[in-house]
Amino acid sequence: MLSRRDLLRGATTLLMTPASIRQVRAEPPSGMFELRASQTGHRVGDPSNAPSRLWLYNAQSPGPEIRVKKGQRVRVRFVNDLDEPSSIHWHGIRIANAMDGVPGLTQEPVQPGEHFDYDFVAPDAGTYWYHAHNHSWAQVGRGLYGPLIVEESDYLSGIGELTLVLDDWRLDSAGSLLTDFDGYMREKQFGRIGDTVTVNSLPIGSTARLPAGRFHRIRLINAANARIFRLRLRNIDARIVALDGQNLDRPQISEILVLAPAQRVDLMVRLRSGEAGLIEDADGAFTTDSRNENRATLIGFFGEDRNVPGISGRPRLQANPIAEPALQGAQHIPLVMEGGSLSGIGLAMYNGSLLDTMELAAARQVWKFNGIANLPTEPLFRTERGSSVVIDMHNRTGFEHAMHVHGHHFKVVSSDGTRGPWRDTTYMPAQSSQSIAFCADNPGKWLFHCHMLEHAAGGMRTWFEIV
Ligand SMILES: [Cu+2]
Repeated sequence: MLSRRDLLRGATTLLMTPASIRQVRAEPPSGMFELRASQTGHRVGDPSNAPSRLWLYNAQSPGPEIRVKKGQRVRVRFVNDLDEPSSIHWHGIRIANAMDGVPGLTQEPVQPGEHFDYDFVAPDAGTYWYHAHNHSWAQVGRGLYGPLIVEESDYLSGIGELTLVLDDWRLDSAGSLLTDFDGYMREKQFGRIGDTVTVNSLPIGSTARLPAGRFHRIRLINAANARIFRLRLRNIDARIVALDGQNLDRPQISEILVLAPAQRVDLMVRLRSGEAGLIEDADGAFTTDSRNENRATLIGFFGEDRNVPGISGRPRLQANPIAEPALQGAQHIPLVMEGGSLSGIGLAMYNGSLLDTMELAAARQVWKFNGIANLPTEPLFRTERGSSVVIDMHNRTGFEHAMHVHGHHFKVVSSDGTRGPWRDTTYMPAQSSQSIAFCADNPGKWLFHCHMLEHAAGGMRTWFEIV
């Protein structure tokens, strides 16, 4: 067993409690919660770092945690105090289309000085997040995101809660954010990987003291533009209880957690008194980053004797009611993903014209879906409400991707009909194929894209329509 000294040795210890990110309850139905985006001076990671010019909601990094009950109405006034248009996407919520926050598809972008009122019902309990959806690679990259937690209606008050938002940042030698988001073509291919990993904007290696003997639901959210977090649990009695917001029918035990961009993993954790455990970097990716100073611990946990009431039995979480897709007779949609520096994009349609590699490069397009770079005028498919759809994705690139469907959760299905858990974002290894199935039961125009935000900007976006 790790001793507390082992756990804390070599790390800048910063006590992290559930209060380290402010939890704000949006009070429906009468209350309108305000999210105001503005440029804000904020120190990222180590407190000795020079202030960064972040773009934040309500001057907080991450943005305020919005908590509502399942089935409640959420009303948020988004005020744009930035110098450029923006919008908010409510990631993973099976939302009414007009509230999905995608400029050019579901709403007009909100201009500087203007506001937009989001008003929707959160149908499913779980861990979600909100983020900017215009110029996303820069706006999310500069900090425009926050957690959205939908509590079970019969929520057990005896469970502790800790939301951990993971991100990475590229800092200069003084520790201030480099804002060259539009600078490099290279990033459209590789994605912007930061050199400094943070948890709730604090340095990695921090420790959370949790009351011993009490179950805690730890909600991990990957808010990074392009980094895939591969994490290992050490010395923690933890079960995976939810993925991408959806509670699992059966909790899973796994030492390794993989969070592609935008994915969430919920753990149920209980520590004994004096017990120390941690979540560490599983593949050495943090330690290759100069600014992380060989710290491999994402976050440590320490079980502390505190007289906090808990529940005795292992909590059981109810699954949300999502319509199962029917695989027999489902409409199959092929999606061929190509591009990137290893194989090249070749010729592609872009904004209605067939362009060659050089012309595409000038337009900063390096990826294509079915021969089309970025949003086509016609949808990938159009289908009737209630039909079952299988998208057969073929990643013919030398890169990993994280494919996200708006407005729906889906299951990865294998050729023998085996179905994975509900997800809204799926990790795809390089040169791999994967089929996802869902019931198209939410009418409207929905984006379908890679959530490596530079990949999306560089061509990996399409859309579909449910009529
Ligand atoms: Cu991608």
